[in-house]
Amino acid sequence: MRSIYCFIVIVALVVCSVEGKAWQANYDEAKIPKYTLPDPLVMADGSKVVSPEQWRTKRRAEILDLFKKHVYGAMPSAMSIAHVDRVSFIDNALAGKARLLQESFYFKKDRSGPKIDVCVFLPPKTKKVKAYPAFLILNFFGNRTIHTDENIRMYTGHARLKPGRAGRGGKWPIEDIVGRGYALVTACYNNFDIDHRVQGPKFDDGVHQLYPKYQGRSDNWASIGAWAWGMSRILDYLEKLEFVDAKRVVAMGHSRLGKTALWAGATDQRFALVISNNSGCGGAALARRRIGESVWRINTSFPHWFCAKHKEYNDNENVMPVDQHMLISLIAPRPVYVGSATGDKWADPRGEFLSCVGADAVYKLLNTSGLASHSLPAIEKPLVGTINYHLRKGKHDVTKFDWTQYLDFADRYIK
Ligand code: GTR
Repeated sequence: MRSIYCFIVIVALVVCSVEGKAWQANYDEAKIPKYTLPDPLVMADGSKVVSPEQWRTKRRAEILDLFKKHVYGAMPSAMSIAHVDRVSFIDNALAGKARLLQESFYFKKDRSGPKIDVCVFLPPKTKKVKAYPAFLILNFFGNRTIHTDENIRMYTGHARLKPGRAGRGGKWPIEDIVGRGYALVTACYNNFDIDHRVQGPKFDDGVHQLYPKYQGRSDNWASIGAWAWGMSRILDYLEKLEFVDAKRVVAMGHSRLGKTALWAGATDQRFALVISNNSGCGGAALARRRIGESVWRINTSFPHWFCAKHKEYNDNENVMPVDQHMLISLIAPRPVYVGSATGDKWADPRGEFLSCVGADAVYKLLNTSGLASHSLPAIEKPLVGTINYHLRKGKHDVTKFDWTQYLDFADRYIK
């Protein structure tokens, strides 16, 4: 009896005290604090944005700047790729269903510093198509972990790689992707910046070492920013690769990499489409709702993901000059897809939907169809429009259902 009592006390202490603070995630809609979302169509000087022209020339830049200063940090300009080394190019990957090109690129002439190992899966060779539309997706644990094909070389970078392990997002349906006529391009996010917090955030390794001037600032370039910047550098690489049509590339990501895909789509308008899967707090979910993961919680668990200034909004979301609907607005008028899951309460599926609702006025102003409805759709009944949204059954993951919708979405625009 006594040991059961002790067990209950210990569990209660663990649940109630996260990093020295009494805290428990709220999952109750009735307990959401009152909030008003900033209006993406009201300029900093209070005037209303009434024309697409005003959005394009003024308001969009204001919002982008706010996200850099208050959320993700500065975004350095492009650094050109100094070398691309071909590692292998084979015709018979995935049991003959795909071609596999593996290359590494470097930013420095002497090949010191970051090395990016890219894998490009292509449909089998035909005379008809030369340059394919593509999905660009960073992976968590190394290229080798997304599929069992042993032609994929082992990752030699950061030690977190667990060979053969699918990791977050599971194995990827590469046969289906190339079978539908797309290239799949991937690299491990740790190639750009290792996702660690060794005694606090460290911003002097990975690609951060290329731009030391951003360190120590309130808008310091942090990890999500570095991963998004990395997606843009892969797009630079694709612009020179004859097999991919760089004007038809989808920026896609799951979870923290879903946050990254949204920021990449916002900062780099060359991405034709953007897909965020289960991206949650700091991704598609509205911060002001404070359901599931909150700004304080994410900044405490992952202090290296966002810029230093973002910490000022811990438990203080209402004073943030932006919320995540404005991040989606920055993707307009390009088509975007936000995927949620019923069992992914930590990511606040309704908050992910409400961001789409909040971005709709911008999409409509830009003469697109925007979001088809402002009511949360039924489970597994996707809303199709320029803003796309679904809520599927199940947990935090990328499932077959998700992939089917994302491929159909790409077919509608870039096939
Ligand atoms: C969680 C984090 C989420 C999400 C997820 C992931 O621990 O709280 O924001 O990004 O990790 O990336 O798997």
